[in-house]
Amino acid sequence: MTKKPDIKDLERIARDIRVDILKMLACAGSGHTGGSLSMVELLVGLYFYKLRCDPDRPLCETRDIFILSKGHGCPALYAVLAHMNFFKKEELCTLRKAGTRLQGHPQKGLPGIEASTGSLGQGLSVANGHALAARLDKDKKRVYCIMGDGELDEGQIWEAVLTAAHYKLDNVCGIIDNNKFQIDGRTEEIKNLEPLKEKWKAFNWEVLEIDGHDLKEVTAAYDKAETIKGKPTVIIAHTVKGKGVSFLENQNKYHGVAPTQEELERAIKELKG
Ligand SMILES: Cc1ncc(C[n+]2csc(CCOP(=O)(O)OP(=O)(O)O)c2C)c(N)n1
Ligand SMILES: [Mg+2]
Repeated sequence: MTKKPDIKDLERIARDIRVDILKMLACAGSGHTGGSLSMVELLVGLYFYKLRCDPDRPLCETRDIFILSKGHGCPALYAVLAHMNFFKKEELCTLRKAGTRLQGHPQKGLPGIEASTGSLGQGLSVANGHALAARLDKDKKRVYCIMGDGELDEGQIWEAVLTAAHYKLDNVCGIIDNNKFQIDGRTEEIKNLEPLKEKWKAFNWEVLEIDGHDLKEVTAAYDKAETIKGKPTVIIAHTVKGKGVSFLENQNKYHGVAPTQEELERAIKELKG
């Protein structure tokens, strides 16, 4: 039987993670704000409820695997890993500084980082590799991979979508942070993805569609994905770029721009109420 998620607790963690993301970015003076904030609940639901991992043994062989394919959103992942005690929270303020383990895009070597990403389009292929290896090893591990909606412009994603379906990789769970924006504007205007659900279905994936900021829906989707056999599952999570701070939401100029000190103070006031 699966345990029940404590939604209030997860919501509190998500708020703390948002504060940490904004502090890190403001301190670095650069980085990707919008796409970090849009996937906070997707990460919190995964790490604090579903993912089997052990910060004291980050390379434990039977662990579940998480790949952040949209690597530019790594401030969110770093904040989550620090809250999980993969490394000390004090290290968060080294984001993007010379010599840091917290590079502007994730690099293996930092505990909890399973793949060096940042060049978009590659993560699902890496996830498939882990999933196939787990099958050969008769290991029950599950493999999760977050992609961006703009990232789906990459042809390699669709090759990996075919591969996972061909090998019936039911231990793979793709998650799309569908925040409707990419680097240069609205995804709909730059390269329309719709009908997205039908595309994944046509490629023989099980498709779950959720509000990606509702932790009840997020955790329920992770539970449901585990029950789907014989094919991979994708969760299309509808999200808001810059979620949680009024003046950042849907403002794509913050795609790759950090908040100023003044904006940080305003944002924290808003988040902490
Ligand atoms: C191969 C590759 N091409 C271009 C980029 C530059 N780039 C960084 S973020 C981004 C937009 C991605 O959009 P999306 O996946 O929707 O990310 P989000 O909205 O979550 O920030 C682009 C094109 C890159 N990192 N990798
Ligand atoms: Mg996007």
